[in-house]
Amino acid sequence: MTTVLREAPPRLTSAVAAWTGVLSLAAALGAGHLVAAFVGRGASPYLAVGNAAIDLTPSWLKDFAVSSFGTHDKTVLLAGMAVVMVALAVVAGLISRERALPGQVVIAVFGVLGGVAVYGRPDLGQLALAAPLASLVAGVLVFRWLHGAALSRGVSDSRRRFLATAVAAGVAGGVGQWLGSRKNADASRAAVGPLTPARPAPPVPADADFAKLGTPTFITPNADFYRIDTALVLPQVPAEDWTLRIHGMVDRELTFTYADIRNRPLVERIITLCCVSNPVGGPYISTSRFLGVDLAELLREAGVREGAEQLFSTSADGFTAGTPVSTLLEPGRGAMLAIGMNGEPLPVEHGFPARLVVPGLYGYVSATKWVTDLELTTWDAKQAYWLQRGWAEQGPIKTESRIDAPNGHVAAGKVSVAGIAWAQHTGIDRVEVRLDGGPWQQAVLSAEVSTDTWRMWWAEVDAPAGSHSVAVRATDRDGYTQTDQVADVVPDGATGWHTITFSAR
Ligand SMILES: Nc1nc2c(c(=O)[nH]1)N[C@H]1C(S)=C(S)[C@@H](COP(=O)(O)O)O[C@H]1N2
Ligand SMILES: [Mo]
Repeated sequence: MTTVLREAPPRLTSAVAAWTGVLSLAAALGAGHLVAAFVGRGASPYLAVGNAAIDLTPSWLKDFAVSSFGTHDKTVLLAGMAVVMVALAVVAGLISRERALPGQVVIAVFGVLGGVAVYGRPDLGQLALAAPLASLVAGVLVFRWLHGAALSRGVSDSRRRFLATAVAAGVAGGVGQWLGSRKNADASRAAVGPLTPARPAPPVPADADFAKLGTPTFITPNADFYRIDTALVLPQVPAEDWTLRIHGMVDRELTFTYADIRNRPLVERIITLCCVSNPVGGPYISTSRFLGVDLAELLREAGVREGAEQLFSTSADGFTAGTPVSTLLEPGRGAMLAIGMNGEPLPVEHGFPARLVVPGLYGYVSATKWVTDLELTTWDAKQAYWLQRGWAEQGPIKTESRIDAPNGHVAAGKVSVAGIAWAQHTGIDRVEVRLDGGPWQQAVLSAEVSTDTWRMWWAEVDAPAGSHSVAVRATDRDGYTQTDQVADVVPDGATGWHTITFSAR
């Protein structure tokens, strides 16, 4: 009888196996990020997967993300992805304590997913696939290399490789970040120089806001203007490279360069923009002086054909919006192709070099940033980004109001209540507040700048010591008074009375 004595195969300790996975992931991401600096920043697998996640996110989850994290939703997404990736990398390591293959397969699957995400980006060409490919190759090879050293070489040799990988991944990622950020549109924006309106907006009167009582300032500084978009990496479109094509159901196709637009007589309009995702009492509303050209004029130059129902606008990053042509061509609607905001070229995050703004319509159906293409078409022919995700085809802004003050504790007695109300393109007729469900009491309105902007209001209520609630409702110039029926933001904007509580002592 012979006994075969089998030696246990060599195995990595759990810690070493986990580190093998994590460092290979770092190498993969670093390599992809570096290559992406040359072939398109959004091709960095980490960001491309994030962008794909944004586009694939079901509406309810997106609403939850926006309502829980607001404008930080993207930071939360990236952080969440990092946690998931590290966890999977640890697993890839742990299942490879004897052989490198299982971990290599996990990393390769990662790489392929990154490739699929990049392939799906409307703003990236085939060359961009080089970034996820670099990640895949780097990840698989580094995994094998670290695994081999840890299994059969000495501890110090193996440590040296782990350290070298960490440093190389960090350097590649850092250099990629640096190279990529040099390719931004800041220089182009800085070179635009002054944009002068042929028709400036009238100055804003001093009594257009009650900022001293806690309302926002009438004009929102650019840095405070709310920002909502699907872009994980801001589109960087130099003005020199930008063109806008108008085509589809038109008599003649037109293409404009930035110079074509800026050399036209520019008009300035003060408009309050609002997001359909703004919950009752929410922050996604701001006002700016937009500078640009009249959109209806451009469309008339192209000659809108009979039967065109929808202006389908596309941005440099593939976002799309559909706007009713009838609204755009309405006399006095004032829709704009904007290139300036509060006396500056559009900030990059608000659409540099050019965007659309349509008074009275929510941003998702009208306010395409980084806009490059306008197609006249029908509703049946094309569905815009949010329409595909269950939001309404038509997005007129609903008449609403918000309480900004008081905020917290106040002294008992006469308490000043103040806030904003809006009914873009219709105008606010009156605002009423009521304390603790009592009688409605009319608020004082600020000077009206135009019907396309918000209106501030202020009222005084008698509040004895104790805790109280205040509700607000606005009535617009069409005679519509805000309903108390609470509606969610999906599919076409929230309704309900904003109510706050405060305590007086
Ligand atoms: N390219 C692009 N444009 C876009 C969006 C977007 O996701 N991508 N979001 C729209 C939405 S939903 C709104 S409310 C406005 C917000 O514009 P702001 O970020 O300048 O406030 O932009 C619109 N234009
Ligand atoms: Mo929006």
